[in-house]
Amino acid sequence: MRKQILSTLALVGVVALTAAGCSTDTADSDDVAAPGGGGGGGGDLITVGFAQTGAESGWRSANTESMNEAFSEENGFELVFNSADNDPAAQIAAVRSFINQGVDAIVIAPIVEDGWDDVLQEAQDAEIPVILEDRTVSASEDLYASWVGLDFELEGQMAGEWAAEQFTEPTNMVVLEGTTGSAPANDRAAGFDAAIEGTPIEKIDSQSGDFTRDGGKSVMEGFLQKHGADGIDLVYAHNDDMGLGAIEAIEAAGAVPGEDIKIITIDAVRDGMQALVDGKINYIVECNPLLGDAAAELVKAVLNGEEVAKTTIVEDQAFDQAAAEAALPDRTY
Ligand code: GZL
Repeated sequence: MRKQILSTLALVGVVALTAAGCSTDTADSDDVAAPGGGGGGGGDLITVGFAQTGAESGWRSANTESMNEAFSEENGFELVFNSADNDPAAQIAAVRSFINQGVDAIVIAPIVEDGWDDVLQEAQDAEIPVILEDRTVSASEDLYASWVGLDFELEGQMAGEWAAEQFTEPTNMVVLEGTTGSAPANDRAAGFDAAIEGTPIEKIDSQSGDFTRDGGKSVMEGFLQKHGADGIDLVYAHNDDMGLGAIEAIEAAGAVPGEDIKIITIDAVRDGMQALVDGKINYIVECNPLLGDAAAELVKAVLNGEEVAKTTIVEDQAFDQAAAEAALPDRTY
């Protein structure tokens, strides 16, 4: 399977260069419309059905904004947007609706990994290419044209390696898991668990907070009720929003987040980075949500019959408090 690794700058560079090429398409009335659409103003717009997970987190809002900006009319697209409110059945129904509408291409941020084979086969039978952005699926890669996303297992590994360095004494850890069955929840757990193998960090509890702030808060309240604040040394939250919810629960229980109970999260959205600067979170691994331009370039390339990489992984970085202080002023999400 062909794979492409893009750093954030490289990703922007690749897309900027390509986009510049696409934006000159509008100048020449002799442009031939791309199959399935104009691809840039000269012909008709490319109609794209986008099945988003929902609006569960700050990360998701940034991802949706990135997709809306990239799939704009001035970029040659008509975007048909569906937000599935974190309901996998509703998301599959939305994709079926896109197929029935006869869109030119479909982009999906799949809520969960499983259950996609049938509807992806239906899209393929209808000759509508599918691009996955953000999360991926367990279905055969033959059923989608390309996936642009993140290495969730590496994100978990980076978080676990920091924990292994920091916690050399017996440590009681609770985990706030992402949406059950989602690729980031599965892979961030696997990467972290492998990295702490053989360390004195013991996972005493683990439960899904569904990537939401409220979910993280209520699950953490349960953990505090069950184990007591003194019985928990570390929280590993699969995203910033659940970590921010845990901070509320820890403070309500009279303990000090980042000191009495350390917190590691993933995403590096603005609110999470601010909590890191404030010392309430101790370490954050980034997960870049700005995938819209790359997804738009993949749609145009696939509709133009070009060969594309099956997988494009956007590289992530990690932040301790000092790095967050330096980076926060320039963060765009
Ligand atoms: C990861 C993305 C996850 C984020 C969460 O790429 O799918 O979903 O980590 C978001 O914040 O809800």
